[in-house]
Amino acid sequence: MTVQYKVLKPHDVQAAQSHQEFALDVLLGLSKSPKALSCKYFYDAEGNGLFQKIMELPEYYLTECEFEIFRDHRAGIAELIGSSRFNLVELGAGDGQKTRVLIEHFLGVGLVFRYVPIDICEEAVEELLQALEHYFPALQIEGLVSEYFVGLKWLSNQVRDRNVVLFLGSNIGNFSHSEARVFLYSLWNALNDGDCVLIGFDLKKDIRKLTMAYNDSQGITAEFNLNLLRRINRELGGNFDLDQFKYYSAYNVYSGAMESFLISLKQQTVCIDMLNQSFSFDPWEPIHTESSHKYLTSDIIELAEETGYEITEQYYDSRRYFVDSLWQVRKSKAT
Ligand code: AVJ
Repeated sequence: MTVQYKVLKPHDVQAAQSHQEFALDVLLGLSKSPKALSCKYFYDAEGNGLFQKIMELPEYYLTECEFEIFRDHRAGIAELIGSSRFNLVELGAGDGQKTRVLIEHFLGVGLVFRYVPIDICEEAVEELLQALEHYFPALQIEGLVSEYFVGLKWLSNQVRDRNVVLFLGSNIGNFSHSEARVFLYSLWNALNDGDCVLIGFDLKKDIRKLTMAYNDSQGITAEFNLNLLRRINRELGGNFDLDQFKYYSAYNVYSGAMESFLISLKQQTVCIDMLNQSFSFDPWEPIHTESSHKYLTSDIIELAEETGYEITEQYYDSRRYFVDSLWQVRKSKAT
């Protein structure tokens, strides 16, 4: 008998690791009370496709607002960023559609930079690299498939070039205000004095408008959430019956967030092979899937102050639904 050795390449090792992490997070999340699953697992290839559809929905105003802001203010943004060479690092780049507006302008006015898109979804990064190579053959790009944390590590090793960090589309909204504070301070730690960050915040507004954005008439957002259960079925050998869970999303005035859930429609037990475990659900028992926090301008000012940044400019859309806030890292206090 010959023994067959399977050679693990770094890529496989990473994939196996992230599969393990997913399994562990699902185990922890479904063992909690109330049950919860992390929204970062929305973004497999399927989920990423569904999120692209969400961005095109008439109800999901966030994307068009940020497009409007970039179209109207790209010249101002480019000027404030300044002309010395920099890394343009994007956390949670996704399909990079909005960023393309900025990149095109930056190249047009002769800024010299390397674009570093970072995303948790490998297919998203690959598609983005291909699209950008096609549109901007001269652009230097270095894609990274990873969570935000690894992105910060990458940044802290960049000691020579200036960094401009993009954190767009209200991605920061998935953090609570205190988590956002911790994250932005970690980002500050990874950056150098004078580096810039451009952060997209979705603002507090008419609650009907918010509610509609997360309860679209085509049911795409519901599918996007249910895909998380489908992913558990696919990757961890679960047997979730998707017809027996219903998507629910509502605004919580106290937390200032749209809070989303998948709600069990009956008493049921779900087995997950890879975890060697089953989980029982009561009728109407919720699984928390996502919180999307909304901001006041005063929250943003406070957040920047608390975490070591100076606000350079606030770019609003014409309806004041959304703001892209340009900050500069301050490390040395003038005495
Ligand atoms: C990608 C986190 C900004 O919270 O608005 C869209 C994800 N969830 N519809 C958001 C999402 C439901 C989105 N972010």
